[in-house]
Amino acid sequence: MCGVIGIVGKGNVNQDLYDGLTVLQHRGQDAAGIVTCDGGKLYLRKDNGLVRDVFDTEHMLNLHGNMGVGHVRYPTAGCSSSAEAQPFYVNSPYGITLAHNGNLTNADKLKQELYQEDLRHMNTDSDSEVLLNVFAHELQVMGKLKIDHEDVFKAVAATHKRCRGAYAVVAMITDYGIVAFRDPYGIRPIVYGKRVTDQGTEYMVASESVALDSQGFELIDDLKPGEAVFIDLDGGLELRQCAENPSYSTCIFEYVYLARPDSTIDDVQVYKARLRMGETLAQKIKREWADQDIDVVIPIPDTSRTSALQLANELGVLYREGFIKNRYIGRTFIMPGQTQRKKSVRQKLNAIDLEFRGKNVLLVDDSIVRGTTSQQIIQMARDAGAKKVYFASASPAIRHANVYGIDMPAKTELIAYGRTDDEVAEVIGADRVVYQDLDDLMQAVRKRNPLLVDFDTSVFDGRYVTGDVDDAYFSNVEQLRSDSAKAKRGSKNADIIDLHNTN
Ligand code: PIN
Repeated sequence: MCGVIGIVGKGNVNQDLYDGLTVLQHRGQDAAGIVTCDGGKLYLRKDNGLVRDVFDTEHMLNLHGNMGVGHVRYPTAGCSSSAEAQPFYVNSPYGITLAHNGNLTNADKLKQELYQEDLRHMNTDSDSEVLLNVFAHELQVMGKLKIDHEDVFKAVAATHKRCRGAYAVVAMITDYGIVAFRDPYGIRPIVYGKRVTDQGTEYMVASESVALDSQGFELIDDLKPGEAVFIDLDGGLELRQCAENPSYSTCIFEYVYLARPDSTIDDVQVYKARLRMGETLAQKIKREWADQDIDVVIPIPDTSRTSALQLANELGVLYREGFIKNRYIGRTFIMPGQTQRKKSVRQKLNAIDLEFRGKNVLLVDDSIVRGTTSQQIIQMARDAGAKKVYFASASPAIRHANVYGIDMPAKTELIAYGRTDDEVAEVIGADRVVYQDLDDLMQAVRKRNPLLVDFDTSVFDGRYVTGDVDDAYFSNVEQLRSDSAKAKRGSKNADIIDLHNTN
């Protein structure tokens, strides 16, 4: 999962891009980057790390210009070389920079095509570099020295035809404008908005509306599945549907956990959706567990707070904050002779014993992925004196791999893979586990926007909306994502030559 941003402004955009990226930091903490454009010149700074660590004053002073794009990255296939930090740049045609959130499921095939047919070299393993080169190629074949809006939309339409998977993209064409587009299923979100200043109207596109809010931009709309928006340097904005059969299949995990609660995606407030998730979960408990003996509902901070609160209200049970989170977790230093030790949950969370002692507690989390932290937290609740520990997940059991840009572990490392709910409860040490039903989850989101007929729910039901993921693809995913594979890769990635970073 990543965050993207693009601004066409009336003054320097460096500070707004930086601030916007900070607001999108939850979408990726692995690397950050900005490219700005001043006339015919591009200025780039990108590296591994948090936004606040990647940019210093000197870098910021070097990012000249009224237009720019930015990115925060969360590694999707496990690679974490700084050469794969975005935005990516390609000089021909016109000088294009691109930042992407998502994952292409046909990247290998495209890479081959790009090399053998389009005569383009790829220097990284990133599917974003592939996407950039597909888009660049589709513009290049028009063979024009000067392009117009129509050409840009045609190139987006051609890109949709070649690319499969999930992609929310911002691309900047040097000295011309910024185009943003969303895949035909709308799997990853992207919005655009405006800010009226004395100098004229400025535009921003971003992964989440919260980035617009924080910079004083007013949300205009989400890009619809398959849609593109082009904003030129003169402030002209044009929208175009560029896909043949677009339909909504927004990733439902955005609402569960990925997005900030103060964002609005496809006209649904994430916060409201989470409240409703709590409501539907409570209704399921009432329905299927009539003699429940829960004394107190306790959220596992932070994401689950919203749904836990509403769950408790609906059940008519006390809601208490029983865990306190350390907001200032330090780095792990590996001393000579030591091997990497995983940070224990106890360093991040501490229990307030009085909320647990002698009580039957229902812990609520947004999801159960590997189950390792759930297990430790349940033990903490028991150590704090809880009589019984029940565990509710605001989302259904996760039993399938993600191929659309979320950094989830390999399928076999998911706790619910090949296990029933009761077996999951046993492994994590809970007296009972309650999962949200998938239909309820979809209803919780759809209630505000009936146009959302479908969602990407693949991690829950193994249904991959793009219809192109086969066994061979999965075994590749398994290889890249499994813990053992990640450990084996270690720091080898650093060997890739970073040709793109000039700062
Ligand atoms: C964490 C949100 N959420 C907590 C992420 C843990 C799965 N985990 C997914 C639960 S926060 S585990 O609220 O944003 O801090 O199942 O893999 O152990």
